[in-house]
Amino acid sequence: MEKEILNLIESSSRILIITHVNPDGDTLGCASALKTYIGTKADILIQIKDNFNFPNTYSFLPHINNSKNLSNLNDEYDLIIAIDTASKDRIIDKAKNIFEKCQNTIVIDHHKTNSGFGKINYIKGGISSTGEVLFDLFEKLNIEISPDMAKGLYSAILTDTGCFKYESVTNHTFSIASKLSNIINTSEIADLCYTNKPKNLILFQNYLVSNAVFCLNDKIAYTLITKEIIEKYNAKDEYTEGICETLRSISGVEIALVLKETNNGVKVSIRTKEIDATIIAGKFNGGGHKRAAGCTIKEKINTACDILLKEAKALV
Ligand SMILES: [Mn+2]
Repeated sequence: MEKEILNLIESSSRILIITHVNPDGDTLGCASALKTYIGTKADILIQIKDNFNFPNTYSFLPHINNSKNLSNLNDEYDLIIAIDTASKDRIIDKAKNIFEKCQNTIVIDHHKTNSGFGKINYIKGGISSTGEVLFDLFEKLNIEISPDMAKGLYSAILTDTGCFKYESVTNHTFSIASKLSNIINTSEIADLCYTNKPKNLILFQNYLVSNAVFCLNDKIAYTLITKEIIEKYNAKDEYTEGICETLRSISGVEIALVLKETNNGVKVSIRTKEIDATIIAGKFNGGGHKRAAGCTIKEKINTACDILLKEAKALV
């Protein structure tokens, strides 16, 4: 299949690389590496939805600043590659139409739930990151990794593994990181990824952590993100990422909850240690993974908090 992908890339004259909606370091890093490899005949598409801001953190990645967006995209592509995109729903609006009409499509991904929506599906479910999948693909094809490609691949792996912390990290992941460290300065990349955050993001997150409520001997920790607070800090959607994880990281906390007021109900993030987070999310038609799940409750934030806490308390 690797050869088939290479042949398709070589025989196509206009290629679009699609990153998933509201992109993260994995999808952007991979898109950057792939575009660097393919060259001028490839464009990158970045899709932004709702109150999400393009994560400027990643503008150091080669070619990312010259990406297409949903408003200046045309449909002249004969090959589309969706990268780190778990399902077709992660491609929106005009881009979805273009994807569906395109004669050749490739999906490169690592999500276990990806059922394969491309003509060619290069999906390695359970691998740490699409960065790792893409590195292996390049290696199998004997494609030399340039420093610019290594920047993207390393950023993708670093950010999607939570700096090599998650269970999906294997000795193979480390061996790739080791190879990349021969090509680029890894601590420089880590600095670019992690020490370049907007001031408001840190102030907003600190407020939410400082105002967290603890109950049942600290077994449950939760914090409420009201519209008022969002406005006060001019917080973008992505600013809430990581708060639930911070609460979960506190010793003794078994269930961490973040409730966020939106126009479509209260969005809930659930992070747990031993308890199955999907049990709580499932009560409200949500889902996710054992330690990280989410749901939406169509109530006022205080009511949502009460009913959510009732379910959480029943499990500890
Ligand atoms: Mn990913």
